[in-house]
Amino acid sequence: MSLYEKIPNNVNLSSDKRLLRALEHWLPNYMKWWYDMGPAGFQADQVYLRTAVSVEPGGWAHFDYVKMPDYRWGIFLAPPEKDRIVGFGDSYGKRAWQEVPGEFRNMLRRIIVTQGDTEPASVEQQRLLGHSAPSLYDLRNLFQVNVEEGRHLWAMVYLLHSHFGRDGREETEELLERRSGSSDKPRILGAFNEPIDDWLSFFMFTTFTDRDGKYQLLALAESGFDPLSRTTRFMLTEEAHHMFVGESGVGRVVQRACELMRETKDDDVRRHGAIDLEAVQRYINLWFSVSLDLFGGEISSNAASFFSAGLKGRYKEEACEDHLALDGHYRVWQHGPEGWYQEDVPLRNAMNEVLRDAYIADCENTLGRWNKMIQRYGIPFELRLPDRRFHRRIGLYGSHHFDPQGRPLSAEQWEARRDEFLPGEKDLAYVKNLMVPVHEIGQIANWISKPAHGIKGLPFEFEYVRREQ
Ligand code: BYC
Ligand code: FE
Ligand code: FE
Repeated sequence: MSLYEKIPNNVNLSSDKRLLRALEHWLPNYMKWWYDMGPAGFQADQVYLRTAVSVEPGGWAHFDYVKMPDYRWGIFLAPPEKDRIVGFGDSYGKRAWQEVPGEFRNMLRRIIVTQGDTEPASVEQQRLLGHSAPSLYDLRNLFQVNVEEGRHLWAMVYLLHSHFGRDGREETEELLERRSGSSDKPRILGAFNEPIDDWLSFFMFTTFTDRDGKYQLLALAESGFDPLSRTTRFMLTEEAHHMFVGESGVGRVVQRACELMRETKDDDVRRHGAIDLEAVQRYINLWFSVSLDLFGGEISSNAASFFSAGLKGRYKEEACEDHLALDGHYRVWQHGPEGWYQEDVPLRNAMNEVLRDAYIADCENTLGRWNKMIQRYGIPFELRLPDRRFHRRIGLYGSHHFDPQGRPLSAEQWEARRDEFLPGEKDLAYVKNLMVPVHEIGQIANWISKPAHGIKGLPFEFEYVRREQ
């Protein structure tokens, strides 16, 4: 383990001079991007951060104060599995690849670039949030997520530099050139161009969009290309915290609303400066639907090719009975002149939908936990996931309109009722208005509850970010 090198790593970087030089050349470009597009302000502050220092399950993380630009963005691969095989697709049972198989080179590069692109995109989307953090604890969590998404970019850049030669190198430059929300050089996937201007959006993003990350990474962790599998397996250990930040963040918003409703005996919590559960529901509708789009179309020849090639598997592929998926079918909706009807498609072409199913089930559990809290306060309100057809832009449902229950709407009906379903101008303005910074130790904004615990056994009243003013 070379932790004290310029680029901490467990891939024996110092023995590969060519790769080391390539990455050392990329490092200043990355830093320039971090200063330009990473968190605005706070770069001179001491932040109590977790840094990955090894891949040992018990002790992989080190907690200490660090200035964000001094964060040790390292390259870590999960330990190799002995005699690993390709676990699915046409090469099922062959030895896993340590080098890129020539015939799959373009496909694999595309998967890695798509994954890599999301990481800096999310940092760009969140760059202004520090200025309105509800507490130092939340400020620290934001920066923790940001530096780790930066490290995830490093993880993909390592694969591009070490396995894709010159075009890989060009891709690593472009990863620093695209910009979230830009009209001429946008990020690749839809949700990563959506603005995240308030903390409720941030918590929704880390709940729903980072969870898409979890499922995409789980599918890539199955890859027959072993370096990709090992990189993504380690990324998943960091991902758990991102989803914790999201789920507990929304949970604390919900809790605050419930608390105030009980305390004031007034159902209109906006009068008391909290976020109403109806608005929380509209934010869920937005972020769940844009995250569903990230799984791609229901019927996808790309997904079939990724699976056949052994590059991108299913969630828990090992638990699947048949790793070839040649005979199976999957039932999807189709739309024809007669309206909607169901059709069986070959399973390999439905892999995006299979992964989306696992994701939706996971999201249901999260909503269940939020609803339990609402019940504990005895408030008759239930948060719900919208139907998977609702507000989609990609795939079969993308060219039609549906309400959150999945009932078809005409374009006029959709327009008329849009603000009933999704955060409208009024919601956004109200929530934005609540976003005032609370940067004093132990203090918290009025619209959100304190967390049940601090970080790493520390109290909430800890100075998670030491401001240098
Ligand atoms: N927006 O065959 P189709 C994360 C394109 S998140 C815009 O249906 P396919 C993270 C598609 O490229 C995880 N365009 O889908 C979370 C294709 O274009 P071409 C990210 C889209 O190819 C939070 C066309 O539509 N990882 O880590 O199966 C913070 C038809 O596509 C979208 C990955 O995504 C969209 N939403 O694509 C930080 C894993 N969806 O070929 C990080 C890598 C589809 O017609 N990516 N298109 O030009 C993949 O495995 C696949 O490319 C996709 C699905 C999952 C994106
Ligand atoms: Fe990530
Ligand atoms: Fe993440």
